[in-house]
Amino acid sequence: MDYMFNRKIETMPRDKIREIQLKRLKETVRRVYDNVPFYRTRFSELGIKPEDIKTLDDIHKLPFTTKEDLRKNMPFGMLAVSLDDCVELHASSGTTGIPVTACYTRNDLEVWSEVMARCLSMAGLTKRDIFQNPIPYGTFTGAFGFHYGAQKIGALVIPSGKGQSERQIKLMEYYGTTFISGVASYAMRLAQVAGELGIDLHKLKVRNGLFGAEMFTSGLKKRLSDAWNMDVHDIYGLTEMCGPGVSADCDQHNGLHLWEDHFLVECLDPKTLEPVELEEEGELVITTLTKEGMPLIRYRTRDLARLFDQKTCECGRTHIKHTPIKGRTDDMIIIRGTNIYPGQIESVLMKHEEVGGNWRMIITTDENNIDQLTVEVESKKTLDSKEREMLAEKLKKEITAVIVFKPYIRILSPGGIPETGVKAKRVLDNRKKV
Ligand code: DLL
Repeated sequence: MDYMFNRKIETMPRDKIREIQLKRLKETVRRVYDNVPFYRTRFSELGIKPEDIKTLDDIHKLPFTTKEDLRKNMPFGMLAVSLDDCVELHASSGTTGIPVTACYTRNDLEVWSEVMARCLSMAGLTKRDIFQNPIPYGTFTGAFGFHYGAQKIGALVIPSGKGQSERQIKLMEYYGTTFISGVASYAMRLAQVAGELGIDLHKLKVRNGLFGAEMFTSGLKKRLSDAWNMDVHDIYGLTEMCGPGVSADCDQHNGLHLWEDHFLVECLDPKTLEPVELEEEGELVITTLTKEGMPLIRYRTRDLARLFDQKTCECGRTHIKHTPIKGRTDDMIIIRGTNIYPGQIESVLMKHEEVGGNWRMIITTDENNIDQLTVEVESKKTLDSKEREMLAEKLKKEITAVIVFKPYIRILSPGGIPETGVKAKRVLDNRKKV
């Protein structure tokens, strides 16, 4: 059995977990009803009072919360405590102009560090590790979440931040970094930079990596693991909940344990908002159970996954598991009537040795008003025109089999796709809007 940061909680019998969840759900519902006007109005519209929540199943009586609801009440309208009791804030990137802002009380930071410590130790981090954190330190939740969790375990943290890729590799070499974190696409970029510097990643001491913040397929996980000769774990989270730390995968690598003493998860059909059967795909809807600053009821994450049967995992943990996030409901693009998720394309690309770590889809409308898809792919090494042509042909055939029409394929040299902030931007929809 592997090391656990909090064995008592991580292996707690399921009936005990449910007992804690019910107690905390009732407290949360009371807290938002008493302190957040948005929720008091919603509850009144539905004709419910906090005392109507008697069992966990009663959660179905409660209203949903959407990103739109948050945006309308930003920056501080969703707080359940006074701003004086908050000690830190983090925010999403705010691509639509209104960043979703989450404020943390001291206790919220404590809980965040705890769940992050559980995730990191599940991925192998110990106090003997040298932990490099190549994520931008700022309002994005990523860097601070990892930083707090790793320090709670007692590892030595190198707060290297994102960027200056050559320097990142040199720091790893100089300090003997053993564990890295962040966003998968950036770790792939670092692997490529190491290659350009002539540094053999297998000779570095990095042996573990914990990555999240964006969809990454099992193909990309294997890529990372081979490139760095390390064990790769997946971590999930979102600003609205705490940031990273909601769930992560154990050494079984067959699903992510979600910390049910702090989060209550449902898996719902995104159209009907009714629960799907266990192991069926749906949207994860999460209620915070211990948040003080900005508790959220039935938050619609838009993330698609399946929940697993709740038998004790081989690792000994009892907390529910979900599959890696397949994508977001709003990631799905419809091209010529076909529903396409970027993950389907990535799965095909990652099967090919010659393909590098970065890629994107560009959708345009041609002169006949027909949608066209171009898949741009970086090759792992620089290829000559004949090799590029052969690879493009192979990819075109395989992607056509998945999406049922022919895409254009453009093979670019390593590093040919521009970097796009913290997360990779996989889809560029340049279609004419009618
Ligand atoms: O991305 C928090 C985070 C940072 C998680 C670092 C893991 C590592 P947001 O910027 O609010 O927060 O974005 C949240 O990112 O709803 C998912 O769509 C996506 N996402 C996060 N983790 C994963 C993952 C952070 N492991 C949104 N796999 C979420 C797939 C992920 N998608």
